Amino acid sequence: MGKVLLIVVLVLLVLAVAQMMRVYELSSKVRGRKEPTITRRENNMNAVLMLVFCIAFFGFVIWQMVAYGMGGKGPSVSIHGEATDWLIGLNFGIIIPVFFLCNALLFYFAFKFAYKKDRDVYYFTHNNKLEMMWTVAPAIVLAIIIVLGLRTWNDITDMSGDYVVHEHTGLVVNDGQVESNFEFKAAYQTVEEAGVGLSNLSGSSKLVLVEKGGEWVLQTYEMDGESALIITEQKKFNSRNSALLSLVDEEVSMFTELKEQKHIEIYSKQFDWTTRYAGKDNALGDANFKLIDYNSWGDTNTFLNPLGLISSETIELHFNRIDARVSYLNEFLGSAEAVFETDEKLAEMTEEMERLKRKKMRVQSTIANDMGLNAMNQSEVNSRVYDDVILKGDIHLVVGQPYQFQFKSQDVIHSAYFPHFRAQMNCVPGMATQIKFTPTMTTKEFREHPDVIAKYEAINKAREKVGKPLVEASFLLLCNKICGLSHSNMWVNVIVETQEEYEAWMADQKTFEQQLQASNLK
Ligand SMILES: [Cu+2]
Repeated sequence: MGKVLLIVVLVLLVLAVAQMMRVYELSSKVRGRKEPTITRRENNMNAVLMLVFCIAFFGFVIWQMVAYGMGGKGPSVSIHGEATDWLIGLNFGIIIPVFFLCNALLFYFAFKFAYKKDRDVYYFTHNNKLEMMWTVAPAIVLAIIIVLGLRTWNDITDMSGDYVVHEHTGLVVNDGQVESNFEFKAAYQTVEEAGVGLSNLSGSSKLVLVEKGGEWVLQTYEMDGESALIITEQKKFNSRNSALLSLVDEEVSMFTELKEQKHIEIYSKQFDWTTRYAGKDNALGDANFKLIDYNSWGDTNTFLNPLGLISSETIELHFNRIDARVSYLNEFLGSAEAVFETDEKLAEMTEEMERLKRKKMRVQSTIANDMGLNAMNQSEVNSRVYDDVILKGDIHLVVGQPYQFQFKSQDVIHSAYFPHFRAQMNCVPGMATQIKFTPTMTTKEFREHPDVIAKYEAINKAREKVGKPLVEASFLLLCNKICGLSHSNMWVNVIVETQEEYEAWMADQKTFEQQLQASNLK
């Protein structure tokens, strides 16, 4: 209400000023007064003021850049984030000099060509050379920016290649954990392709660390002539860290790592995020929106299927719920009680019953039949989904692990924004969008970064002043599309940790199969 009043007052104020100006104009006309003449002194003063404004404006811009930093996002914590930051740096490198040059010329010309009585204006209509220059120069610059940008974008969204090669250098032991710098080298579609690629990687370490069924294996890859790939196993370890510790012991300073990209689904709806980890088989189970179940008919079985995951049990449960509702409606419509309901209500109930029957037939023809074609197919579909882990709240990721994210939305367009990883992707109803990135820094390391410490000290100082609780630096997933009233609540922490920490956390989480079992559905 207060805001509306303020707007009304402002509008009335503008109208009043406009009316007063009009009255002044009319009264000047009546009194026969001419337009006031502008003196030479006034003209010169305005010319000088143009220069003064330009200098003050530049000073203000430079002060802001120094005081607030360039971009202010802090260090990038993903491999692709570095490429994105480089692109932003390139853009600023072009824009900032052009900004200063153009504005300096603009204000200088306003100063130099201020009105003088004895100066004639030179009038020219057209100059092909000039037109050419200011068309071609920006076109070339834009083409460079777009081509480089598209290359990076294609790289970020390219989902082919499930196996990624990282080259690690500078191994150091910190608190018993081995830390290293690593660089993305290549992605391959299959392990075999990766093997050939690894044996051909020139100048890199031929020592390759691979995770195989919960073990970490050090291998070497060699091509025997053109076709045969010889993989020699060197050593096996129970954990990644112990493999790395042995490398440090042997004073190896560089090794190559072959990693499978892990699949994660981020499911958005108004107003929260649900994360689905692909589980041990690293394959996300199938889903269909028709099976989404919120238990809206209030039956006593509390199992919910908010992502519409497909398994023998969820299909059966869905049919049971439909059958129960249909038989309830059917019974009611045929009972003596129905006489007391209005015609409208009875028509509504009949319509609901028919709709549910049609829905069941659709689910049968699109999902259940596919599942039931043969037992093998059914067990495959089941095994894909059983080991998935579905969780709300904080997202846990492993440092150095490449991830492929799949995004879905149940209602409107949301946008999954990971500012620290420099990653963002729209979540669009009716389709799955994808993006990939590899975290390069743990949350703990991030909190110890000098830029981050300085930034959070400043934030907490400001929060303390207004009596707000202090905050700790953390990676975030935010919604970056205004998707409704509680849009700003749509965020979760992203916790990046070591392989060991992640495994310890994951061990406490329930798989989809365990959830089914807990609800006595399996
Ligand atoms: Cu949203």
